[in-house]
Amino acid sequence: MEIRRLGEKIGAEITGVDVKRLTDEEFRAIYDAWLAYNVIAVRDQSLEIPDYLAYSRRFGSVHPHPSKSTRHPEYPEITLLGINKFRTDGTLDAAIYRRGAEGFHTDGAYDAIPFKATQLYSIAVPSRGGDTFFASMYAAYDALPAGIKQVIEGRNGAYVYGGRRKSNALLNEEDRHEAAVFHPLAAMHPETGRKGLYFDPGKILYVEGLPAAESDALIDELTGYMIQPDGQYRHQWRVGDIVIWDNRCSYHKAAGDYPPEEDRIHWRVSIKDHKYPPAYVSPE
Ligand SMILES: O=C(O)CCC(=O)C(=O)O
Ligand SMILES: [Fe+2]
Repeated sequence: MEIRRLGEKIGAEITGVDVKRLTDEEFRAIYDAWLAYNVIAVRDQSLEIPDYLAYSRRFGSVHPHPSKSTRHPEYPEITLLGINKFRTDGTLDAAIYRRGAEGFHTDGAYDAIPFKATQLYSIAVPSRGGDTFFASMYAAYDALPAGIKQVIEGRNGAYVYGGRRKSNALLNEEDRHEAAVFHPLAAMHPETGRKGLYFDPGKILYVEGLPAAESDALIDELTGYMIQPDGQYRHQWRVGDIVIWDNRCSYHKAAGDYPPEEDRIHWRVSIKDHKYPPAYVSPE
């Protein structure tokens, strides 16, 4: 197994492994690289859904995503990205085509226990475009001026799925009215002990304990610090890639720019810590 660093502070590529046959020691090396580099691309895998679920479950418990309409019909833990892009009348469904492309975000901030990881397995790659951008929350936090660090220390952001713009086209009507949840903005990563700027401008409603105008101004200011030049990695997909990112210390965004008539398909899973088991588990 070879582990090669990709970005200056984030991103690594792993080659020379078959994730269907990993010893505990080999898996530990992948997991440790993931903690160190936040985003890991394992190349050249050939998997069926049960293989993919079994590998994903080594990282934690796999939970169905709240967007029910994009779940795999037989395996609810698998979210299908890039499937049913065109409506029956032939028009492009932007919520599917541009999923994850509206801005840098972290997955699951609307949840009381956000997904620690998101993992994508690449099934089809377009001839151009369709990359995924990543950025480090540690680098964002480190870049904050001392004054902002002070303001956010001990302060929570309030989040809902659709944020201030109520972007919830992928949710069923009955799932659109969840209460806000709260997470610290200056967040200590539970496994690395490092502090990052845990923040999602598309899902945050307000910063707790500030007048509305100050909260909005702080949200704009924090947005400006998310992407640091040395804290980025851009993934160009190949069929057979598995990419896993750490939602506790990285932001990401889909480019959303590929030719819509071409396929760009991923199997996606949302992973929480083993101590939060899902209500339903598909057989492997
Ligand atoms: O399709 C991508 O590149 C990433 C989409 C995204 O934001 C996600 O799957 O959470
Ligand atoms: Fe995402």
